Amino acid sequence: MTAATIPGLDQAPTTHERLLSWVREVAELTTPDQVVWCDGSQEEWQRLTDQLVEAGTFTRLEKKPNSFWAVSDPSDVARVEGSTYICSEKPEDAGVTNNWMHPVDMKMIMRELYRGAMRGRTMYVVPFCMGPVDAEPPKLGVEITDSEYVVVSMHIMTRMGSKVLERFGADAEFVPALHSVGVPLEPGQQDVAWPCNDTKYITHFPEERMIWSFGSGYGGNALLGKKCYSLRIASVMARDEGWLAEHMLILKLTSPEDKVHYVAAAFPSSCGKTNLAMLQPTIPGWKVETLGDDIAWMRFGEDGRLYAVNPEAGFFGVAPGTDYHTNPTAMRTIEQGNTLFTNVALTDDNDVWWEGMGTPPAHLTDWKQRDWTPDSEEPAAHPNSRYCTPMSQCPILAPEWDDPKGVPISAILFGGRRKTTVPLVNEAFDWQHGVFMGATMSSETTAAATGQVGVVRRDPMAMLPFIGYNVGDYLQHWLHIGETADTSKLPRIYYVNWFRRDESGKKIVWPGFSENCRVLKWIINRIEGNATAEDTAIGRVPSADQIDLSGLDTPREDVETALNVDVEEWKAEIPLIEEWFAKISNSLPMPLGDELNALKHRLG
Ligand code: SAT
Ligand code: MN
Repeated sequence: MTAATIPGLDQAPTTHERLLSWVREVAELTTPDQVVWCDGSQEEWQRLTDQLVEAGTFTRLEKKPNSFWAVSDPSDVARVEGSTYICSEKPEDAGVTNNWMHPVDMKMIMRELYRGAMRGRTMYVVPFCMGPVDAEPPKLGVEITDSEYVVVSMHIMTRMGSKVLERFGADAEFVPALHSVGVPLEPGQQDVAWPCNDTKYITHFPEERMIWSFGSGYGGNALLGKKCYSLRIASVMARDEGWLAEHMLILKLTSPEDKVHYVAAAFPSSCGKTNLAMLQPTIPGWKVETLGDDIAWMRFGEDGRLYAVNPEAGFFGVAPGTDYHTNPTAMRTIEQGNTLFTNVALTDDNDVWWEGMGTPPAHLTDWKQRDWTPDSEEPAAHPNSRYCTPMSQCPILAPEWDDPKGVPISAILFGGRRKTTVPLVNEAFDWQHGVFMGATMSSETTAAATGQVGVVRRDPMAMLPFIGYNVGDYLQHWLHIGETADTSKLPRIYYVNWFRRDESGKKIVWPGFSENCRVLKWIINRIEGNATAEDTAIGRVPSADQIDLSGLDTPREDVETALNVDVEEWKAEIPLIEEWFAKISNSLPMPLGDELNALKHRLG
């Protein structure tokens, strides 16, 4: 079939030349049965979800309106960092923390993979916008995909469809993002419920601001507006244009005196960003509202402060561990319906269940579609199983969440998952020291990426898998932001760790979850000049009596353990930081080496 005869190709609701020629070029290469231009309508959602039910990909849930259960191929459950590439012209522009291949070589490989890859399928053209549609300029993208699952997920996670296409006009810039599950169908061949290919590539062409993804249907690999655009490509845009694209939640905190502060916080995947973003304070008079749970774009406003916008429109949250105790807000968001669940367990009455929801029912269908009982050895839900739900349903959504101006950030938190060494909270001496904290932060790995879980790795600003260029240049960019700004207006930087354990290594000493509001309160009081801290070798750390512990039943010794700065533990950390810096030595900015020397000196 020639491109001219592919049904739908010529029904483009746009005159945008570059978009039209790109869509035609992809259709010629991938040879789908038809092309559909997505409008983002309710009718489109209805049609595609019906089709997914029909295909066996979705099971309609009985207890939550307009909601669906899906299970993936057992091999396609997480981001594939080993197959994720930054294809800059020069390898040094990707740096040692990224896989690199020359764009020409990568395109040669991928063109062969894409050739005929959409045969027997529909090619969807999804115009989307990351961040508010009325931003000037809007951050536009178009995802071409052959996956209905991806289209309906994009309905939730992004602003998309006709209202976005209007903003393309005749020549607006956009990021082309091509996705195929990589499973062409022969005539008459029955599709599987979750098509995917053993060969996977998640590739980025930063100079061209372009994304090509092949072989996976999983969120972070396939919903290309998310990590691929809003972090890897946007971090390159941000470097060039003087802003920051970060792996951060955004929350609004109102004190009993009605003072408002906005906080952005970076944690690696599956370390509690969503829980913190939706926290329900346990101390009277404090209020938290949510603006985002995963990504923050931060730019300087006219007043010299850093303003954050969340580019997304939905939450793609880790299900296990989420329940009415740990995150009632997330539960109240998803119970309203309009939610996709992937790789959780299904109850006999067609509701969802996952570990952490309390006593399991006597029988479930697990994420591998096997019968499951409480005696089963494996968890019923995959540890990286997800809910995908509209932000607009969040009962504590801050009204300004869609404001193109963004919200002024008072504090930036960096956090990891560490059993030892890192205290509950630690304030940076200044911006440069804060960048050092971010640059050296570390975390035990989680199920959000394939590979071993629980291994300590350095994860600068929780961006290790998401920096679209050389990590050293990225850290330099952070330092540069501090050099160009009015320092009195910059957010203060804090390093937090909710996961520290006692000496036995068994018990997590800080209760975490909602009780983290006590740490936020101390941070806000610091910013307001109403709390003290002690200067330690690693930063400014409160003693237990500087944290509001009223009504908390955690033993005081545990809080002290959580806050303890153990010089010997930190001395043992130094070689690990040195090893990390040695790895990036060619591009490590000098001031960070100076910070390391200063830390060594302070430790004695
Ligand atoms: O799949 S995602 O990359 O979107 C989730 C995550 O790992 O943070
Ligand atoms: Mn994330």
